[in-house]
Amino acid sequence: MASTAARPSVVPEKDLESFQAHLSKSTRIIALLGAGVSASSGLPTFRGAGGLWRTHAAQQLATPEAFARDPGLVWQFYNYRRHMALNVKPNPAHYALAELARKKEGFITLSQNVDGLSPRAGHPASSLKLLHGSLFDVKCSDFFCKYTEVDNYTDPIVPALAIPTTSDGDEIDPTTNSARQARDLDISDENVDLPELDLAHLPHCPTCKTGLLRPGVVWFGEALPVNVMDDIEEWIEKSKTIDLIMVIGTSARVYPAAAYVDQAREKGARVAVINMDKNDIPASGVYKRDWFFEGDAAKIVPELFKSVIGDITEIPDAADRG
Ligand code: BV8
Ligand code: ZN
Repeated sequence: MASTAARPSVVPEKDLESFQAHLSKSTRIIALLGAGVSASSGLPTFRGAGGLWRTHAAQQLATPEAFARDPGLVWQFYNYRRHMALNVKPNPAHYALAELARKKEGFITLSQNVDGLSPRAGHPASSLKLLHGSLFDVKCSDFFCKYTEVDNYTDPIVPALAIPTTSDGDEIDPTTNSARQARDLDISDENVDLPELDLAHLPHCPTCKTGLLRPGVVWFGEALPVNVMDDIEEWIEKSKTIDLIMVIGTSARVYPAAAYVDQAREKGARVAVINMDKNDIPASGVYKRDWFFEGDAAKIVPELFKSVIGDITEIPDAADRG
């Protein structure tokens, strides 16, 4: 039974009051999410580890060119991220956003995250826009083949992509001096050998048979999903004014996602930035009428929404729809 002792607020009282006063009277609200929202769940951000996966810039691997050059390496990158995402849980920020969506009809979440944690936290799909696709969708990479598959949670997606592990007893656990269970090797570390991969062992398209399947994410240089962009355009057009945009756990440096901050501002929105790093503010800045909440989104977001959604810190595991 949760202790009733009031938890110390992680947000300066004055800012919390002015923000909650504005939130409760707001009717048109946007949340723009980035990798920082999933950081407390244990997922590395794009910037984390210097933006490198092994020796490769994550941003370089997330391109059609990289896939054309070395589909095996790109699939090891994405299979690793699928595996990581399947082995973590949504955190209170994901659940708080889902609850706000149930409480506020005019609220929409625009997520740059492909990790599936917002859907797993039960965020209503009608008010959740996945700007950059999902790690758990796949599609044929052949230009003429339209095969797509959603919600593919097979891990590894093909046997050849299984993440190498230590074998039982390989290591002694110094605390118990007993043989340690087999565990995943961290293939994001360049010192860990990656298994050789033969193209034939990569996921192939069940329709055209020849095409390689690729992750259903938006790579740099690729257009965002038209239906998603149209839905957001329509939501913004339908909004005579927009009251608030919350920029949560994102460096807001990737476009067109980052441009929504300015679009909302043009419709009168006040901006609330929630970020661990006080230097990471949207390109168009933060003004007197805005808020900057420095810290962990998983702690701050539930606090900010408490006046509307109540206290949601005690989340039953069953809530995870994974
Ligand atoms: C396109 C899916 C054209 C794949 C991703 C205008 C100006 C400049 C450049 C461009 C422009 N328009 C287009 C471009 C080019 C490019 C772009 O924006 N480049 C950038 C780098 C300058 N954009 C594109 O290529 C887009 N496509 O333009 O196509 C076109 C148009 C029509 C027809 C054909 C073509 C496509 C962009 C989407 C690419 N795909 N993801 C995958 O995931 O593998 S982007 C990917 O990177 C993420 O989705 C996200 O968008 C971005 C990473 O940013 P963040 O999520 O913010 O993560 P980051 O690590 O950077 O920051 C984490 C933040 O969290 C930090 O601020 C940190 O302080 C904070 N934090 C950490 N822990 C916590 C925390 N905060 C709170 N609590 C914590 N615990
Ligand atoms: Zn195909």
